[in-house]
Amino acid sequence: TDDSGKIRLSEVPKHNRDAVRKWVIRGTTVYDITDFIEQHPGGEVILRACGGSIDPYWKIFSIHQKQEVYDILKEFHIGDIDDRDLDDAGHVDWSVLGDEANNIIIDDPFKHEPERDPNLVVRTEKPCNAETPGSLLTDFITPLKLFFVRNHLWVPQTEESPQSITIELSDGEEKSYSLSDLKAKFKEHTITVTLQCSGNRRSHMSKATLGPTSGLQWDIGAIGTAEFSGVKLRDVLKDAGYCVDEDCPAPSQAETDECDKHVQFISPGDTYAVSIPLQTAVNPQADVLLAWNMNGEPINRDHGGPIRAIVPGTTAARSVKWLGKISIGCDESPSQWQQRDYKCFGPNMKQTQVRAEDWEGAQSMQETPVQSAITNVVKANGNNKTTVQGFAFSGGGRGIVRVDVSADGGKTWKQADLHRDRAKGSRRWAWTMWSIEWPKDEISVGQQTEFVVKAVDDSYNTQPETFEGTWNFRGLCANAWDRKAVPIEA
Ligand code: MTE
Ligand code: MO
Repeated sequence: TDDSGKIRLSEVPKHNRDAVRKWVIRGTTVYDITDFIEQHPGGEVILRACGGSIDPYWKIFSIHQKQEVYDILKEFHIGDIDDRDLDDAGHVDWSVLGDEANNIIIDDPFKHEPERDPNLVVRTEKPCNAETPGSLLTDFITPLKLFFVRNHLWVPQTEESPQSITIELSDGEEKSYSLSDLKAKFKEHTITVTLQCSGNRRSHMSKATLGPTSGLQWDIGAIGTAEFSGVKLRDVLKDAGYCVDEDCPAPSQAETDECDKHVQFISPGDTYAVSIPLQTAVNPQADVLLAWNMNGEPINRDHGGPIRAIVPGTTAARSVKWLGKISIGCDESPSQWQQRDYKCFGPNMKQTQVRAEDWEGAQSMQETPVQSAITNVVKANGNNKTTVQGFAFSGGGRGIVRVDVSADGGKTWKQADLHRDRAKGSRRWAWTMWSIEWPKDEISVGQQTEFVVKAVDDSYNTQPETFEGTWNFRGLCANAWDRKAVPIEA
């Protein structure tokens, strides 16, 4: 940089992924992103762009093209490309660097995405984030092709996905298991689990008076239920040398008590990593699985095959797909997804007010609060009844004990029928489907007859009436009463 804040283009390639200070150009502006790399939600992929322009990458990773991201980048601004290196149109003139730099070929990691059902409602294409239309969430077990997809990055090709799991204990000791090792060595369990994205119903929270929240604007469909088969993580940890029983030798227990607090789940290349409390992982009643089957089929690429973690009753962000490594240690995962995502602040807090120590002090989401939603209102025909249907779910293995439904915006209530099902597991990890039939003459008539639902779990937790009190800028834990206005004629 000279005094004018102008940077010669020839300086930029020197600041590539191998340099101490790493630069990128966006348009004609230069940024030193060295100090940002660790916080980058996509992990180390960002290194590919260092020493050149970020623009061709953002054409592929189009989720970057929003104000929030531009604002982050702004903090790292160090100058602009010297006018002598711009063409007549004012764009960076790469030809000054010679042919080589001119020909950046970017391998589009999204070109191998799996095919998806056209019924899914796509929120972003690359990466694929797509939800089930609420009206199709009527079955207790969600059909595989309709199961919501939440990907932070591209879907790895089958041969890129880890084919075995490596367990690292806190003393650094490692042991690996192939899929056939897991199948041969340990007892197989099948558990019925509802996975709900932390941001499910975020678009509803965004309508609160406090205004929009940031993240994918899901409706009610970032949730689904499947039967997962695999082995209990606990059994594998035990085999790998971690003592999970009461009869652990005293010295090792004393040593480990100090530090063994969290279990980290890591996808290859740190493309995704989070952690759960160790006590959840080793609790035989918590049913944490290393799973390879989903609804009786090998877990497909979109849903994290060949092996994924399943953490029942916990926000789905902890059920790591394409799982390759598990490590036990003192600390939660240092990743962006554990430290900077999936944490709620008070309704007064704006994203810009949150300091590093606030993030550190905030609790990361694990078990999730009680939730319910209306999937369908099937209107009365002639003298028929109107049927209202939906789902209700609570985290932590808490079952649903009651679902209250209103046909007048929440003034008067009736109890829905809770459907019987065949959920498997040590505790209640699955949602409960419900429905209620309303005689025509008991429904208030109007252009906007408002049906409302709220559920109660077995700890008597219930949902807040509105989103005002639990509003948070990331739009997490959106679980206020669900409302659906439908015109009902007299
Ligand atoms: N695991 C990896 N490796 N990469 C991811 O992007 N997304 C997480 C979790 N596991 C994710 C992941 C999030 S936020 C959710 S909600 C669930 O996977 C979604 O699982 P699904 O796509 O099978 O519905
Ligand atoms: Mo999620």
